[in-house]
Amino acid sequence: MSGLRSHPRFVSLEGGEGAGKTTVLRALREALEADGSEVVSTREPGGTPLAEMIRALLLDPAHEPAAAETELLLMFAARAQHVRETIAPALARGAWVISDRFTDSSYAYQGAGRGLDVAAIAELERRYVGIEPALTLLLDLDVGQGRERTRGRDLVPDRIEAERDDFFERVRAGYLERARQAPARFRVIDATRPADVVAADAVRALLAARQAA
Ligand code: T5A
Repeated sequence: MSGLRSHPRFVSLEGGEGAGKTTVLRALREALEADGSEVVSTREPGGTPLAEMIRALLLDPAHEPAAAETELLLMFAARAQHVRETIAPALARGAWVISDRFTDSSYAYQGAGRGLDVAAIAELERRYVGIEPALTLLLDLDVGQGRERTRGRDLVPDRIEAERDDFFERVRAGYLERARQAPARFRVIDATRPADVVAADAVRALLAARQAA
């Protein structure tokens, strides 16, 4: 037992850099809104004014390099705020919440990528997050292809984008391991295919999960 509350109207999107989450999120939102549901789409780190300020601190390459532990705690500080101010109120009033990244990102990036203790991450999750999506769509893509897609988009890569490929290989492996450990929650989607095909797959997975709930 994880000790986390799983919410049927809470969905997260995960994947490495350039996996196509933004594109898929739009399709999921439209699919749910088609029958009149309220949908809150949000992102991490971020999703509230304070959490967006923490995001800026975390990603701005102009700051001194953050220790891995600092990075982890700031991700969780932003998430604690995000859950309390955005996610929980939206779920309580009956809306769907689709989050571009959630706690699995911390397991993948700070756990697998930076090598921080997974038990410590689980403890932060249990104490300060307390909730998990019922459905997590993992857009899986090889690291080179993801880089190719984001190349030239940002003049200056953010602090995490600037990491080397071996870091992102560990992140990808970390995600796939999370998916293996929680097959009922995860759907792994091959994100190498054209954007409309990936989005259609994601929408199918969401509608199937909604029907089964
Ligand atoms: N982070 C976050 C942590 O380290 N720990 C944590 O706990 C959390 C929550 C967030 C960073 O913070 C880290 C992870 C990240 O490094 P971000 O800017 O939000 O920073 O980074 P990403 O979420 O990775 O955003 P990206 O924009 O890079 O990725 P997306 O959203 O997955 O990709 P998207 O949709 O913008 O697409 C990228 C490009 O590819 C094209 C799009 O048109 C776009 O140009 N594209 C495709 N091209 C071909 N085929 C397809 N199927 C395509 N899909 C999209």
